[in-house]
Amino acid sequence: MKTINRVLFGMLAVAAAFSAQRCKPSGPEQALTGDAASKVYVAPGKYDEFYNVVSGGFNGQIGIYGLPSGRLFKIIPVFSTFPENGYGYSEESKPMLNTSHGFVPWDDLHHIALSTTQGEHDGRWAFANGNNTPRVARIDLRTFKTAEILELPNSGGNHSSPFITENTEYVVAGTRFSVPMGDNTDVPISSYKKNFRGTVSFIKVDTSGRMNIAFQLVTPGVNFDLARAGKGPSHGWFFFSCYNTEQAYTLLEVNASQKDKDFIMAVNWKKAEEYLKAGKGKTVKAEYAHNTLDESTHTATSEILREVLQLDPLELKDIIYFIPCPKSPHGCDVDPTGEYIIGSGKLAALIPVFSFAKVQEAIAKQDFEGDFAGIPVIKYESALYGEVQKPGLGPLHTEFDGKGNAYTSMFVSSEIVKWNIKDLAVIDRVPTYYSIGHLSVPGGPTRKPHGKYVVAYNKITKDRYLPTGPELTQSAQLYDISGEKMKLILDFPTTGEPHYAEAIPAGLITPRSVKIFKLEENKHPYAALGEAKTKVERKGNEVHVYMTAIRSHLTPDNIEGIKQGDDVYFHVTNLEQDWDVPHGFAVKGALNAEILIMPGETQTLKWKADKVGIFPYYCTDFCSALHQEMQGYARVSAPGNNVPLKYSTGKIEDQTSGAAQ
Ligand code: K7E
Ligand code: CUA
Repeated sequence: MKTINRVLFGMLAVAAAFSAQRCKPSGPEQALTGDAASKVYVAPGKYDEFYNVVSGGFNGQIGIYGLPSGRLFKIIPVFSTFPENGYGYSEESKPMLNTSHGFVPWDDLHHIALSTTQGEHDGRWAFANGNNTPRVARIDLRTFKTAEILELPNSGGNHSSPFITENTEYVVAGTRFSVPMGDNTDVPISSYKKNFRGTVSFIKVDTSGRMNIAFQLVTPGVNFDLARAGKGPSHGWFFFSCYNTEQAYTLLEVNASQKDKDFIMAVNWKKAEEYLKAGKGKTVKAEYAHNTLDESTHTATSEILREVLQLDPLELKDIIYFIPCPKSPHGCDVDPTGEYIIGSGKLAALIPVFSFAKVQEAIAKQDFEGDFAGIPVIKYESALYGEVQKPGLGPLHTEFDGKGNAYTSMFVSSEIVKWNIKDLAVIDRVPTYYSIGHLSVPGGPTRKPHGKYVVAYNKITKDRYLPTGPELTQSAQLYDISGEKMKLILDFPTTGEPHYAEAIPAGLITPRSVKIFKLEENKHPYAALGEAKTKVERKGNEVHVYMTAIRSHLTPDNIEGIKQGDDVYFHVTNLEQDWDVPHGFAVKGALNAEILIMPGETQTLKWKADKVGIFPYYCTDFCSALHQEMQGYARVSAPGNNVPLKYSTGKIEDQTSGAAQ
């Protein structure tokens, strides 16, 4: 077995290189003709059938695309600052990126989880993970804005995240790296086995969407990869893939690939809830930020939390079990019926399918082969429903069409493989261009997949598009899965690196989409809810400008009396109450971005008046025929120059007196 593993391991490297090198196969050029073209063609003025919510990977953003057209509609900044709309630059949004380390302007966003009710998409929220500085974000799908970010303590690399339970009771996040925790963090790295532990965090989501860590399970030190909640019969359970059960802490590419099998960790979260209710949780000290956006003030606030509840499955039995899974499993997916659990070992030559019923039986009979770090390990054969033989090389992730078929991405052999869940027979395979990572069927992880398409998110683009220097656009590909055979019907580029995505029927989003923020509901402390309310106030060396924007002027548009060295806060309220009329605001020399203010919203740009002179400011978003007239001047005087603070719009002063004042 060991030799086979070495061979496989070698194959991984060779095949990866091969797939990056190989010539463009014939075939895909015909893709956009006839039938296929009509399937992806969304005529001008017509809407797409699905919103596709796509992670941006290392750009820290989410991209919203239409399916089947592949058209990009919007970038939502989540963990990264975004100068295009001032996210992370405006005073209101800065707190959203606060962490226990301070302001962190970037993260690596891999996975999307759309909220569900009874296991079906409900269109309320999208959740996403920040890998690097462990965080989970909630995006409000009425406004397409990041509404909340919760940092995760005792986590190192929040990659196994976020995954939701059927009714969005919990958003669940596992650590990628195990780390030492508590008061015992300054330890030798070589003491991994003794001191390093994993955590999975169960974040409670209330009806308003607000997140709170309910509890963390402390696990043996391993790496977690992806996970899925049980559904239907397996509701109340969670399944995580784990690798590095070798507990290596150096050169993982070799040292964490030694064993034939790693594990799927099965978590009985209902049981954990019982222990929690019985007061078995331990409160431990922690430090993590919880940031929320208040929609009435249009302002985010950040709070640092100091403790977290932990449950220790070594003491509290029956919470977690390990199921052996070949080999370095990456994806772990549960089929729509909730009975089948698919582990995708990225170095495995087959795909194991586990049966939830058999797992339960094995637990009841204590059909264990031993334990791992004190946690019972169920016998492989006892949990196994069967194996998909010769599926391809490098299985990563599996999604479902709701008709009894599974679709697995094969990184090494660059293909999608369709197989039947009942008889485990391979039905079809199609090449992807190139080296597919995740794949996504609309509704694929839910109880009722919408089917129709599978989208491949590829890791290598190479020759698919016009070259753009050393870095190429990322490549997604859309396949029609309505028939027996999969058919490639579209390539579309994406921004950043798309890892996972979820597509949702447009009808679940559009009726609730917010068009404006109502001015009468604007509770921003610096809002000017009408031009008559505009003013400029000095507080020490801070100058606060209560400004309004409406087609096509800013009020005030003349400000004098600012002194060199002042901190000037432009609080701009967009007085428009019409859909699609944002105004922008920028001022010369600001060490900052612009701000983009939605109708009815107030946003603040901070500007250090560091030089004497006249500083133009203007609206940056082409809002009317007189957009280019939407401008103003700020006058900054030397500290000794006693220019009184004054401001106006439309006031014409007598200039014949001439002398500068
Ligand atoms: Cu790209 Cu989900 Cu981060 Cu698999 S992960 S490929
Ligand atoms: Cu307002 Cu341009």
